[in-house]
Amino acid sequence: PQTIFLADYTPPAYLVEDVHLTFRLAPSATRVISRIRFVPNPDAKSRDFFLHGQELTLIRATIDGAEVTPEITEAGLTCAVPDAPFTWEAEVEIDPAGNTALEGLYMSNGMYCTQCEAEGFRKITYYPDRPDVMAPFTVRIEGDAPVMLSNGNPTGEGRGWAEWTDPWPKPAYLFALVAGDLVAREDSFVTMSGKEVALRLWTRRGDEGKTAFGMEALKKSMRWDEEVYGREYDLDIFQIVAVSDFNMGAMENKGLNIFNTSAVLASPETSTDANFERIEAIIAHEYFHNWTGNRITCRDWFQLSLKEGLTVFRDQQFTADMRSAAVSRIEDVMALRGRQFREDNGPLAHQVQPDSFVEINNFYTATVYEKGAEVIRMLKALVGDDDWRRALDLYFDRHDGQACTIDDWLKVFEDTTGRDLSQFRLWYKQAGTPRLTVTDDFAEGTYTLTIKQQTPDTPGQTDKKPMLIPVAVGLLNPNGDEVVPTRVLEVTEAEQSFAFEGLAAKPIPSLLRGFSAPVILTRDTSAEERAFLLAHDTDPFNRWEAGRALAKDVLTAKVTGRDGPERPYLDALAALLRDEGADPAFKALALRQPGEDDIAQTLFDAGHSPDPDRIHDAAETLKQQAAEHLQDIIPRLAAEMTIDAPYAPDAEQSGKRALRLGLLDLTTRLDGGAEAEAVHAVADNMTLSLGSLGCLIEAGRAEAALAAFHARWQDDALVLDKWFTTQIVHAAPGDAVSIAERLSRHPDFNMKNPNRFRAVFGALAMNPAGFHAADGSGYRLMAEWIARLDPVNPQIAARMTTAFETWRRYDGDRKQMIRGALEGIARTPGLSSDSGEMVARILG
Ligand code: BAL
Ligand code: ZN
Repeated sequence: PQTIFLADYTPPAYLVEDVHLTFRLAPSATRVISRIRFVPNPDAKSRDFFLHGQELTLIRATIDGAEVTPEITEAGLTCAVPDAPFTWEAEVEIDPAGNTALEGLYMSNGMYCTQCEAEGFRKITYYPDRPDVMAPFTVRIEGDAPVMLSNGNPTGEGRGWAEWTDPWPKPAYLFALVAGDLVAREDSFVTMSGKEVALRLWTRRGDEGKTAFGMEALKKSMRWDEEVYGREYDLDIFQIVAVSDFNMGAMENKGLNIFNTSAVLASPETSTDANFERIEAIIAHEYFHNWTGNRITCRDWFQLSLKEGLTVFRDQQFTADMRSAAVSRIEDVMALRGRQFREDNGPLAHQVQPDSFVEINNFYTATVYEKGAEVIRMLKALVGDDDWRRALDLYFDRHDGQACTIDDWLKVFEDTTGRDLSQFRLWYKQAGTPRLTVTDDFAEGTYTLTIKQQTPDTPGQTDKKPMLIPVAVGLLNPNGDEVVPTRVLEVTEAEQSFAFEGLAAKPIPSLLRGFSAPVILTRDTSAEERAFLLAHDTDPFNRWEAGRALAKDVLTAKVTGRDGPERPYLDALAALLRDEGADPAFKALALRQPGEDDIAQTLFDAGHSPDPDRIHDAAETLKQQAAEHLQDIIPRLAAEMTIDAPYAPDAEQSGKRALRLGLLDLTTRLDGGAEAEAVHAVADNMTLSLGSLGCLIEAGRAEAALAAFHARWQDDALVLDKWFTTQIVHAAPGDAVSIAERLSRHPDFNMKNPNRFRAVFGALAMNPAGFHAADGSGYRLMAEWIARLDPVNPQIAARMTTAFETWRRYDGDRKQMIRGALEGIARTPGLSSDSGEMVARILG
């Protein structure tokens, strides 16, 4: 496989003026007829005509009506062409029914659908499949499906055909086609300039009862983008289609978003509060791409974070506005630490803007997305809200209709503010999570913070330069009043001091408020100081952070056999739960212990080889201690969390349910699951039903409940996914692998469905002590299934290899077994370049 380098970028030889496509649909032999008007690109460095194409059978090709015989390779075709504008016509045949990779045109439950990002369009027809070639498309679909959709506006239909025209020039990765027996929820939206837009949310028959929430989320997103960014929708119709077999969460195809059913379909009976929140965020995310991604797209795939980092940041802002800003920030940071820090601190660490890749699908990562969003958040903090908005206006004005680079983006900010952002740009180019070490000093009324920064070596990158890091700081006095409100310190040197003058007493610092930069910050801090901040900090993120840090101190001490601050931690937790002013959602987050993977990384950073079983035992012991310590508070607080109103997936009710389930988890340690059984028996929503089921599994009394759950939900694929997952995630470590293995033989297991595959094997990776079983059985099972999935769906197989990305943390035996498992995958005959690249990078 070939490595592609950013440094090798050259402009396309030919641009496309317009595209006409005709699809004659047939499951195993669809014909695609293309008519494309090419013009020589005046900025090109060559006149070589090359069209991408994979797994296509070329039936005929003409140039300006004259038949041609192109030279066909595995990657595409070349042909002699005129040195002037010309019309290319081609007919190809493809096999949607045989397409299990779910890239290009494929079939899902009898429905035709597409996924073209990043490079799927080349499996539909010959085309310059690169994002800097943008063109308007007209698409005619012929077939017997009752509903046939493509991008843009409908411009004609008749018996057995439909035509769609998208006037906005777009790259091929935003192309979409859907055809099948679908039903729509219909609605409309009046834009800020008074234009009415038809809205349709399409599903398979039987799922139409799960579309109301998605439609509301769409309308809220459309209004929010107008109000916050002045961005109006630009077609007569906006459509979403729910598809059962889908590699990603969703896809922002122009005017025709395609969604994984799990990311759009929702009902109180079948979806948890977390599902509702995720769905609202993904609908917003895909809608927001209409401006940040579609109207302004990427010049090449090295610029992926230009659209993804920005759009994740925008969807995070939206969620903060729709729900609780504090809670959503904490959740965002938990996700960042759980996935991106893990990636950034292992063999898969890479830049937000990589320099090279083999398979671009392997770079749709937490680093490009979530760290990319953190970079944008820092940029906004550095320039301030007013200049942020002025810069965004300039970005949309200057670059509308273009395929841009991250440099174009930063230039907009330099032009708006007059600031030199060259040091800030290192956030895109230096991989790895920066470490900040903070010390302090107080003398004669002056408090001095000294901050050192260092970014560790990552694969292929050493000797990192100091970055520009915004560190938001506030100071509290010992009675809990804030004496210095939040100030953003700009750290630019390897070591730098900041003085605060005129203080009466040594203050308590609240550092990195709101998690103002994606760094690991350490400072010698006593348990008393952490408990003080948990009680008094005015910054809600840092309040939560103080509690989490205490919990981590307790857990790491337990694992390493030291005395830990149990008592201050448990007392602080009790005080927080008694605090009637604190939000239930916040209490629920504070009650959650840091994950076992997080503790493993922390121990590794401190020079230990983490033992997954000991970490699991420590977590269980602490839960038992918390249950005993809080047993007087739990029943009263749990009763207060009862909701006497119809189910609503809003922030208030979700917060109450989250706390109720957090408390139920502790109660289960005391009553062996009796209350969980009672909650499960009467639960009328999926949040309580699934939450209590998890408690029952951990209590070892879920057999009947699991059987009943399966019987009730066997026809609902999304709920069945939860049934698979919960059994593995909550399994005792010694059972997790055998349960996963047994479930992989269950008649409802289907490796061709990405959601179902993830429901079993993604879940196994989420049970760290189970996956890392000392006998290596977890590694062998995972590797066996990755190798089995690879020829069917290389993207998902490659993604699943990340289960092994933390391997260097572990002891010699585990390392050797993981290496063996990875080498076994690497030896699989015909292994895809997707999985091959990942395994090679993980092995290093
Ligand atoms: N562009 C791929 C799916 C997403 O990030 O929205
Ligand atoms: Zn996106």
